[in-house]
Amino acid sequence: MAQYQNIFTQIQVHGPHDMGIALPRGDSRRSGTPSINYWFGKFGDAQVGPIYIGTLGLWSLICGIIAIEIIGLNMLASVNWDPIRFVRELFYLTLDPPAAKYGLSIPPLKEGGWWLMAGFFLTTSILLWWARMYRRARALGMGTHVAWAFAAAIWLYLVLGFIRPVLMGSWSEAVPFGVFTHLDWTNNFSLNHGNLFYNPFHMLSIAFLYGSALLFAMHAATILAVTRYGGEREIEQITDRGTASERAALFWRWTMGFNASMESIHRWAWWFAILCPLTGGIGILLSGTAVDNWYDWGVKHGLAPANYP
Ligand code: 07D
Repeated sequence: MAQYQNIFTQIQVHGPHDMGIALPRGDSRRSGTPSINYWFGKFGDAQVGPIYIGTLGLWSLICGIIAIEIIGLNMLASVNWDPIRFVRELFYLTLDPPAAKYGLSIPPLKEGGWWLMAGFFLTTSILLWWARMYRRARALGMGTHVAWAFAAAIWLYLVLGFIRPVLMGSWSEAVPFGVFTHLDWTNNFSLNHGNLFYNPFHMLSIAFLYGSALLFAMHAATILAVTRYGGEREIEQITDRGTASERAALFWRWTMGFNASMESIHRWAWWFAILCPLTGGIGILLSGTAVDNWYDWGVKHGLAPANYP
């Protein structure tokens, strides 16, 4: 039997390009001539562009590129400017923070100074991108939920690379720029602080990480299961009986006794997502500052067995 299967829809119907609403006075113009891309249309909207770059976006990109340049050129220098070795050893290459003896002072360029500078530009880039997200949402008359969710991730990033190192009195506490070296750093952090699994905020962060994946899967699956009734067109559906929305809600009420609403499921998802880096950041901030060894802490509070094998 033929069914409504939106991903297999073979014809893409296009009207004139959608240029979006008029921007507030003083905003930059959007750049680029829009085009239609068939494959983008398979995965999302077929129209590509125009894009709003604006002052914040431009400076964010410039700072981001400077950061990547500093990191990349330092890595290239570390393999004697050999492009073949650069590609072959890329995952092993690194730009490390200064040694502990430099504390929070500004070290010579080759001994962590470049790391400090790359960190400064990367952080500036991320903060400018945050401001751009906030302002674009406002310009569209939207809420600023995306910006605040992004801020939660930035909180963890700042704790790892700035706030905790400052509290510990040394840049050497911060994360290196490198694929394998940042993984090693993560492992060492856990070992240095008595196994991060005993850190209750790491536990919470994992619960929200896994919880987010579970919620996302439940929500995505539910909506896909009712797209044959137009379920992805959420708003028109909310109050009507016998609709995709009602079926989706009833499915969960019948299978687990409780159902979220079309609005609340997104609040569930938003809170689970932001609580992952929010709780994570608290856990990292406490490590080495308030609690030195999470295993010892666990024993003291009856969480871990005292005579662990
Ligand atoms: C990292 C920060 C925000 C990122 C931003 C993006 C750019 C791009 C580009 C400008 C993700 C910045 C943007 C860089 C710039 C341009 C062009 C978000 C980040 C803003 N752990 N663990 C977590 C698990 C173990 C350890 C979180 C699982 C071991 C440390 C999460 C396991 C050890 C830290 C999590 C496990 C260990 C964490 C991360 C299992 C040793 C953290 C959440 C099953 C390996 C971090 C409290 C997140 C944290 C963290 C999961 C094991 C160490 C829940 C599932 C025991 C040191 N771990 N972990 O959203 O918050 O990250 O801890 O074994 O710092 Mg862990």
